[in-house]
Amino acid sequence: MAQKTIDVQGMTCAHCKSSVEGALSSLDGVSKADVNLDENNVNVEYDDSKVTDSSMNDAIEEQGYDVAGK
Ligand SMILES: [Cu+2]
Repeated sequence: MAQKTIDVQGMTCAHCKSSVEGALSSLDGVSKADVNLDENNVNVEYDDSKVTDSSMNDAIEEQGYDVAGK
């Protein structure tokens, strides 16, 4: 199981938090997604044989947020 923190721009409220967490959690291989609104990031636990960095970035951007520093 791998873990990483993705910096995300544009998340402001509980709705943003649940949108990003839901999008990531719906990916096959993601076991946990936890947004920290104060730090503008999301911590993800995932199986790196099933899910790629770019598929996680895409899932976040499809919700309307920007992935920083990718
Ligand atoms: Cu919001």
